[in-house]
Order: sequence, then structure tokens, then C-alpha cells
Amino acid sequence: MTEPRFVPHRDHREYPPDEMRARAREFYVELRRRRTVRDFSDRPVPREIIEHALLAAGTAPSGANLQPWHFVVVGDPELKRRIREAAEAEEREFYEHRAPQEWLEALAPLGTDEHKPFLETAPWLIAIFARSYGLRADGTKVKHYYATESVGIATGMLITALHHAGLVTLTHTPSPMGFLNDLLDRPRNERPFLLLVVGHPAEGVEVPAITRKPLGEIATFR
Ligand code: IYR
Repeated sequence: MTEPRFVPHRDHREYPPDEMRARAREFYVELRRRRTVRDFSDRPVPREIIEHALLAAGTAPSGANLQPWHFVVVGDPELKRRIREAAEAEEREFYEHRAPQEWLEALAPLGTDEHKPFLETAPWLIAIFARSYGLRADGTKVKHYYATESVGIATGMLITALHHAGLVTLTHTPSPMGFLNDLLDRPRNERPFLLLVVGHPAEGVEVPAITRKPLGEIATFR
């Protein structure tokens, strides 16, 4: 058993009430501008921006602080082409056979189909993996707790960080995603969580005319 060790939390900052109100509001206004985009520009994005967004994602809380995520950042055009090919094969199956009518109807407002050119156009793809267990140096397994929740939180923070930097993302979930383990050489204890497409939007990009639920519908105060 490792003994707990504590240090003062000197990084915490408290703001005067008015400043706190302003910060909370401004952050919402900033996040409210985020939209998922499906048409990407091929304009390059410096790797350093992606690295900082990943560092931000890596600050996420996780079960027993086991940080059960791994991010594979793909910029290589040939690898992107192979990911597109594999993803489109799964998507074709999904749209033509696997998806129940109800699911297709839910997707209709988004205008999606099996064509995924953005997987090649966008400068970066980030394949996010969730580790269902860790491995010690001697090969024995380390149990992980709440891996899905932890990776979901880290992914939300990654999306937020990239938006904050002025980029757009698409949370892409070709299903099943096992091909990502093969193409990206990831071990069996890592489960593909999702594929985040990252870049600048295509010029004149349009997004679906959809709305967000009001506060009264997403929250209850008691
Ligand atoms: N993976 C498919 C289908 C899809 C599913 C959901 I749920 C979405 O919000 C969007 C798409 C695709 O990427 O087209």
C-alpha cells in the first residue's frame, strides 16, 4: 500500500463574486459558439497547438488517477487515407444494413452519410483509446476504474481546448472501430473510444440548423 501524501493546493484561485459571475458567463458564451463541423479545410495546424490541447485533456480527473487514455495523433496522409477507407467500409454497412430505421431518422437532420472525405482533408485525426486495464512491467494487469467515464471527460476537455484555440472538431464514431487498433498498432487492452477530426473549417462552411435545450430542460435545482 502506498501511503497518501498531500501538498498544499496553491494553484487554486478565488475571484471576487462579480468577476466570478462574469467569468462563468463569458465561458458559456465562448463555448456556445462551438459547433461540430463536417467540412474541413486542408490548411495545416501547427503540431504545438495539438500538443497543448492534449496536455489540457490529460489534466482530466480519472478513476483512481489511472489516466486510462491514449491519444494517437495522425497527420500522415497515407495513414489518414487508410483510416478513411476502413471507416467508410464500416459506415457503408451501417447506412445500408446495420442502422435501424429509427436511428437513420434521428440522423436525418444532420445530413450524414457513408462518405467521410474529412478523414483525409483535415490536417489531424486524433484517435482516442480507453485502457480497460493497465500493464505492469512484469506483464500483470492493473485494474482500471471508470475508464469510459474518465476518457469521456478527457475528450470533452480536449474538444473544449481545441475550440478555445480557434479550431473545429468532429466527434466521429465509425462503428465498429476495431480497425483503429490494427492500423495504429494499439494493444488489446485499449478500446477505440472515438475519432476526433481536427482542423480549420472549410471556407463558407454550413452547420445544421439545430438548437440546444434551454437550462430549464437540462437542469433541475432543488
Ligand atoms: N457513425 C455514423 C453515424 C452517426 C451516428 C451518430 I449517433 C451521429 O451523431 C452522427 C453520425 C457517421 O459518422 O456517419
